[in-house]
Parts: sequence; C-alpha cells; structure tokens
Amino acid sequence: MARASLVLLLVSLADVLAQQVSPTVVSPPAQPSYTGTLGAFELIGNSLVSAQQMFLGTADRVFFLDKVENNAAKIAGHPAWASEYALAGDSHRAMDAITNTFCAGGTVLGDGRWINIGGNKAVTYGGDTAASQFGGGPYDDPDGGKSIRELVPTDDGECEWTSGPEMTTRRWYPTVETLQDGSAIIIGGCNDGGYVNSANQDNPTYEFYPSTGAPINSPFLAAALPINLYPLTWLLPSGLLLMQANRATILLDPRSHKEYKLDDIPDAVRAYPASAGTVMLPLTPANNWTATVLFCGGADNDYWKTNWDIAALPASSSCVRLTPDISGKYTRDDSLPQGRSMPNLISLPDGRVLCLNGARTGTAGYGNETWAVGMSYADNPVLMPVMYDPGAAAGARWSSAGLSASTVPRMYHSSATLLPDGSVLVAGSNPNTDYNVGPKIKYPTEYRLERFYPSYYNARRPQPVGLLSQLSYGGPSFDVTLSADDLLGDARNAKNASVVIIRTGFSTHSMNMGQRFVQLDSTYTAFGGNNSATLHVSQVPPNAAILAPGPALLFVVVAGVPSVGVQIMVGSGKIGVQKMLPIGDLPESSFVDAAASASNNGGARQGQGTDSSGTRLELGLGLGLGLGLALGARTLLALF
Ligand SMILES: *[C@@H]1O[C@H](CO)[C@@H](O)[C@H](O)[C@H]1NC(C)=O
Ligand SMILES: *[C@@H]1O[C@H](CO)[C@@H](O)[C@H](O)[C@H]1NC(C)=O
Ligand SMILES: *[C@@H]1O[C@H](CO)[C@@H](O)[C@H](O)[C@H]1NC(C)=O
Ligand SMILES: *[C@@H]1O[C@H](CO)[C@@H](O)[C@H](O)[C@H]1NC(C)=O
Ligand SMILES: [Cu+2]
Repeated sequence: MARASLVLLLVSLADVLAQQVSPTVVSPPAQPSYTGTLGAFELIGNSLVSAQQMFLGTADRVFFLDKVENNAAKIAGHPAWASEYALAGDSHRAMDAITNTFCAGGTVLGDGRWINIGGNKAVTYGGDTAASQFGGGPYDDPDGGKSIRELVPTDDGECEWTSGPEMTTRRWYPTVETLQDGSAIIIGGCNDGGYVNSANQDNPTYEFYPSTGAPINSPFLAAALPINLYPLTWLLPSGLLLMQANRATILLDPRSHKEYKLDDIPDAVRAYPASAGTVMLPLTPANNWTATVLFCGGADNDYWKTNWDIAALPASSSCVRLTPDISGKYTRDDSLPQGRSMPNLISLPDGRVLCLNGARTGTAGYGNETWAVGMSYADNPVLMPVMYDPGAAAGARWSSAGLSASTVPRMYHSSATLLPDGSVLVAGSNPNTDYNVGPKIKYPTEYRLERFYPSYYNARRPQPVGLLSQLSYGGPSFDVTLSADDLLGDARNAKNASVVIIRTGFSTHSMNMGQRFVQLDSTYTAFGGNNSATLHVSQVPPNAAILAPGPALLFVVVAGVPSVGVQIMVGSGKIGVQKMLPIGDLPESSFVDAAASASNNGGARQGQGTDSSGTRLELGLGLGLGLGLALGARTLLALF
C-alpha cells in the first residue's frame, strides 16, 4: 500500500516535471530611463495613425490600429491604418493591417499571439462604402467584417499582421476575451455599423478562436438590442463570463451555453456608445482572488431613441460595483467627481486605478447631424485625471490631489495603456468619418501621444533579484531578494512588499479588453542586520480563470513603489488545457533582527521578532520531496 502510493507519487512527480514550464531567472529590472512631472501628462511622440485601438506588445513596443482613413503615412502604396511605436527609441513605423480594422476587438492568446477581430466594410473618402469590397483605390482596404488578424510582436521592427482564417459571420464592434486554455471567445457585433445596433443587422452570437464550430446564439445579446455592441465581458475566477449590455447583466457558461440573469445595472447605460469606464479590481490573496468589477460613468438616459442633441447630454457620474461570483446585486460606489463618458480605467501596479480620457457631455459616436460638434457626439472634454483607491474608505476613493490636467481632448476613439515603467501611454481621439484636421476642427484626428506619470514615477525603483521569465499555475514557490536600497533602508518594509502580475489588455472604446491585476501570494524573511529581505513568492494560483495564460508584466512593489515591470509568460506558452499543479504553503514571514542573525547565522525561523501575521493556513504536510512542493491546504482544495 505504502509502496503503491509512493509509485503514484513518483508518477505524478514525473508528470509534474514534464509539464513544468522552464523559466529562466531574468536580470533585475533597471531604473526608468527618464523622469517625469508627477501627476502630469507629457507630450512625447506621434502614433502615425490615429490610435483607436492600442496594446503593449512587448516591453518596448506599442501597436496601434486605426480605422481606414486618409492618413499621410503610407504602406504598400495605400494610406496606413496600423503602426508600431518603439518606447525607448521614440520611433514609429507604418504597418499593413490588411483589411478594415474599424471598431475591431482584440486580445492576446495563451501562446503570445495577438489577435484583432472583425471590422467594417471597405470604405472610400468620408467613410462611405467603397465600390469594391475586395481592395483597390483609394484606400485598398478589403472588407474586414469577418477578419481575424494575427500579430506576434517582436522588438526587431520586423513583425507584421497576417490574415488568419475568416469568421463565418460579420462582426463590427465585437468583444474578445481570453479563456483558461489561452483561446479566445469572440462576442457579438453587427454587420454594417451605425450609432447603435438594430435587429436587421444584429449578430447576437459568440464563437471561439481557434474555432470550435458555428457561432452560438445568445438570448442575452438579442434581448439587449440596440445597446449590445462591444458587450462588457470578463472571465471570472468561477470560469463563468460576466457580461453586461444595455441594462442587463448575466453570467455565461461558455461551455454549456447557459445564461444566468443577474440584476440590471443601476443609474446608467454603461456599454458602448454610452461608454462608461470599467475595470476588474485587483485580485489579491487578501480577497481570495475574488473578482469585483467597477463601472463608472456612461449615460443615464435612453439617449439613442430620438434624434436630439446627444452631444449636450450630461454624462453620468455614477459608479457601481459588482462581485458576480458572490452576488448578482450591484452596490453603489463613490461617484466620479464629475459626469464622464468614454473614460479609460487603467490598473496601476500599486493597486490604484487611473481614470482619464473622455467627456462631460455626450457619448461615443459621430455623424453629420447639425447638433454634432463638428461630427462629435460628445463635447466638453474632461482633461483632469482622477485616481481611484480601492482600499480607501467609502467616500474617499476618488481623488485628483497632486494631479494636473492634460492639454489634449481625448474624445471618441481614444485609448490608454499601462507601460512597463509604470507610466500610462495615452493616445487617439478621432470623432471624424475620415482624417480631419485644421484650425476650425474642434476635435481633430489626433496623433499626439502623451505619457502620464503616477506619483511613484520618479522614486528609486526596487530592483528585485530572482524574478522568473515564466510562471506556472501552482508548483514550486520562488525566492526574490530585495536590497537595503529596495527596502528604503529598513528591512521592516518587506512587510509592505507585493508581487503583482498585470495583463495590460487591448485598449479601444473605453475598454481595456483582458486587462487584469493579480497579486501573487508571498511571505518574507527580512534581515535587520543588513536591511535586506527575501520574498518567498507563490506561483500563479492554480486556476487559469483567475489569470488566463499568455504574456503579462510582473512587478515587485515596495511601499507603493513598483519595480519596472518585466514581461513574462504565464502558463505553458501554448494554447491548450493548462496544467494545474499543487501550490505549497510558504514559509511564515519572519524578521531576523541584527543580534539574532549575528549569533546564529540568520535562519529564517530563528529570529526573535518572528512576525506571526497568523493568517496563513499552516497545514504543511511537509512531504519534503526536495521540490518545494509542500502540499498545503490550498493544494488539497485545488486538487479535489
Ligand atoms: C458626412 O459628411 C462627409 C463629409 O462631408 C461625407 O463624405 C459623408 O458622406 C457624410 N456621411 C453621411 C452619412 O451623410
Ligand atoms: C477562496 O476561494 C476558493 C474558490 O475559488 C474557495 O474554495 C475557498 O474556500 C476560498 N477561501 C476562503 C478562505 O474563503
Ligand atoms: C505601505 O506603503 C504605503 C505607501 O508608502 C503606505 O501608504 C502604507 O501605509 C504602507 N503599509 C504598511 C502596512 O506599512
Ligand atoms: C543579509 O543578511 C542575511 C543574514 O545574515 C544573509 O543571509 C543575506 O545574504 C544578507 N544579504 C545581503 C544582501 O547582504
Ligand atoms: Cu468606434
């Protein structure tokens, strides 16, 4: 019996070793290469095309996608509607996105490929439908409605968009979210566009990429007409998808196709074109990696029903939260200091959320109506950013203290993304049918890039030693060391160190699809003698619905100051079922004071001031297999 279970154990260990990702230790991240004005925006460069869509593809490269329009930059003999921007070099190049990417969706897959999904028909000047849908002048932009475009980002300036297999149905304004196996779900959209959707062109279905077959009908999407474009969607730790459109909210089981109705969202319409800002708040050991989604702003009126001056409609300031795996009831959160449509909510490595971009009146969209501002359906840009602290007491979560305003209105078709150095890149704004600039244009086609510098930006950054290039779901913990400088000269600051993974997401239409913040479990051994510390860090929780596989940024944050993020791979680096490994208990946090370390060489558990935070489950079966795979309480939960 004992032998049998030993054999079993060895077999599963071999399995574990075979499946184990092969991380390398990465060099400690450096300091940012320049300084910024804290709390402020700086104009830095040019996106070459208007940044309707953008994402961070490598630690140094940002990719932009525009709609087809008359940009001066040319590629393959036609105006470009895609580009790449090198952060370190402040240089850019035009790219060929092949088909019309107008209001496409996107995400990154588990193997590191980015996909860009759907779009509009071929157009000619003024956004009007082109004579040929298969290319040719003036823009040579084949119909993108069924397109799947792929990019494997590199730092060599050589990567290019390629065409994947076409979808069977047209999707303009689809949402895309990465799933537990690193594949993607592609949701909704319409055939021909318009300010809002309509029954005669609706596509209330979802499908997967890589494809698993024909699109599946969603009663929820069909019922949410006309506000069912770009449905707000997040993969939840339960494995269900939270979806919100019009006033309705559901949980979708993407496997059984069952939909479970939750409460209607109060106060305002949040999805496009009301375009609230939305973000999943940090998933942390303290909240047991439970997802809470924040929705802020939008339009509190059935504005789409008549032709009236939408651009003058005050935007909503309401914020609500939902913790959908626990309860289907929304709770009201602190309101924004002023109404706002089209904000971006960006997760910062210190756990706060930056709200920027958007307008105080109106919604997304544009047209030739007499009441439009130029063509914009919004007016009164909100130039002032505001910071949300999810840990602050109710009533004190929003603050603009220490922040200053941008000088660039970021209206419809703006975007924003976190960068590895912890600054935020801001781009886009183009409420125009075609490239449109000039002194009389209040909201022109905008190419200017800005960086926003959060309060930690100029502080000396931690330079942790021992970060890994690839993390598994469960498996052996790893150690990261922090120097006295990293700990601000006091080993006790190890108590205030955290290790966080951020997937920065695909930014478009006030969403950052796939954006997620996951804090890893960690403990510390801090040394009073030399004021250094070792962090003992768990791998990713063994549940790929907490963080889907694929590339992400890894930060170590000490007393609110993040290291420069390093790009890592989460999971196997392949699309497919990810191996869930047991996750061991970590050593208890301890503080080894100077006297103790002098007298007994500093064993982690020997220090006098052993700090028993006492919250950790110390079941520690301690199998001592030399792999650091101590099976603990969490393991057992994960395995059975
Ligand atoms: C709106 O105006 C532009 C520029 O004048 C024109 O090219 C386009 O056809 C108009 N669109 C519609 C839908 O009327
Ligand atoms: C944390 O969440 C998991 C499910 O994701 C659950 O099994 C476990 O009981 C929770 N732990 C605590 C302490 O609430
Ligand atoms: C951690 O650091 C932040 C930023 O300096 C500070 O506000 C907070 O009080 C610290 N927390 C602890 C537990 O020391
Ligand atoms: C600090 O002291 C501890 C205990 O003596 C030792 O293990 C560690 O290597 C030292 N760290 C540094 C950076 O000197
Ligand atoms: Cu759009």
